[in-house]
Amino acid sequence: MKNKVALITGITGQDGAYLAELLLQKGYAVHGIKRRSSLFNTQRIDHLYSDPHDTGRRLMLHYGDLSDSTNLIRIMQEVRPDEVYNLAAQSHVKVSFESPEYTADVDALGTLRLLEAIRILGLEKHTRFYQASTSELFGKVVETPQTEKTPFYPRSPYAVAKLYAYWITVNYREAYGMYACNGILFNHESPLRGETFVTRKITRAMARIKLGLQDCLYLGNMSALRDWGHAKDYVEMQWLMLQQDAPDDFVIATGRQSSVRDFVMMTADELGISLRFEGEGADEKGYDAETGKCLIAVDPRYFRPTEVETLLGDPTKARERLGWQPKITIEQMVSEMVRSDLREAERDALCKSQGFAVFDYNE
Ligand code: NDP
Ligand code: GDR
Repeated sequence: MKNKVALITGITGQDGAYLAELLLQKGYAVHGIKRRSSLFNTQRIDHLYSDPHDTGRRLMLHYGDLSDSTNLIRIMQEVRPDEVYNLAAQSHVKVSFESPEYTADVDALGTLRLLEAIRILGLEKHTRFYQASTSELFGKVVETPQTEKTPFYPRSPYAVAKLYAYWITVNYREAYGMYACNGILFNHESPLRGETFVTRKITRAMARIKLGLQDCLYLGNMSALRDWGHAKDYVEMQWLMLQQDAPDDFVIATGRQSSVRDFVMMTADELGISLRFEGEGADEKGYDAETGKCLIAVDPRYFRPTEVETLLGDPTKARERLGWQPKITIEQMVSEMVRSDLREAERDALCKSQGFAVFDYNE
């Protein structure tokens, strides 16, 4: 049987890297779209890469952008994929308040451009389509836990753009009989998580604090509650969704909730730091219980104009219909992220001790 061909948009991101690895393990030929950038931007997938002159290679990268229809049509025509995973997005909620139009263009219209590319090329009965939908659709939640039937109430330009993408995916399924699915994924993290999302920001900064490379970690809303899973578990589900007899939409979550403050505490435990919190809201601070030094403080700069205070998913449908269960607990994930960030911090500490300049961009 011929190997399947997949096209992943956003292959250079966290999920793209884990999904590419999974599909290569399953024998797929994997094509990915990467953006042109002035610096190398493929660090997360470099271990999967093989030289373009290697005739047996199964990972192929194409320059492209979700804002560019003709580019997407050309890539789709060249690749004629069995499966498209649309993971590309301006994925940062806070940044979407600063770049709402760009976020709408890429996250909403980008999805439409891909679906149209499939249709224009007459591939709608051949190519299966996965859309990276999000728990941010639930926003100001109207019921807890959230299921596939919970009404949406988006709270950011990012979430509003993803709402369009969700419905255009449903519409193309119904209008043209396409095999198109939405995975409504709750937050998922890993050592590959971008440094400005809260979990990675915490594990990275606290590892640096432990090694004396940083004094204090500034955060926004520490009371926000999230249902955090591991990206490795979640990409398996993305693949599973495209292997069914009929397309459908699924909530992917762990069913367990923690606050940002809980995540800080778990990270501190892992690093052997004993933390004591005092104060409330913008005045809340976390002190090292042994030295009395302030290690955690709130900076209102990180507050959002409209916040999503609480999210908790109910993954029953995914469990019952697809047999899917997350394998990695939040404690195991925190431990893995801390170990990885400690290694990076140790490398920086070594460079510093040898007289090399070490810069850190804190955001
Ligand atoms: P990342 O931010 O790590 O990756 C986003 C990817 O999209 C990167 O490869 C990025 O490229 C690419 N990208 C951004 N803009 C464009 C563009 N204009 N054209 C082409 N590619 C672009 O996100 P994640 O891997 O965490 O998430 C994957 C998807 O899942 C996203 O759509 C996100 O919104 C969604 N999602 C994520 C969740 C999570 O908790 N991680 C939960 C629910 C949904 P570059 O590397 O060059 O920046
Ligand atoms: P989120 O993730 O907005 O849920 O979107 P993020 O990690 O950015 O924020 C989670 C919660 O933590 C609070 N918070 C902070 N967030 C950041 N980034 N930085 C801080 O300093 C900070 N302090 C507190 C936030 O206010 C928020 O409540 C992620 C993205 O991956 C989306 O693409 C995806 O759709 C959703 O998860 C599900």
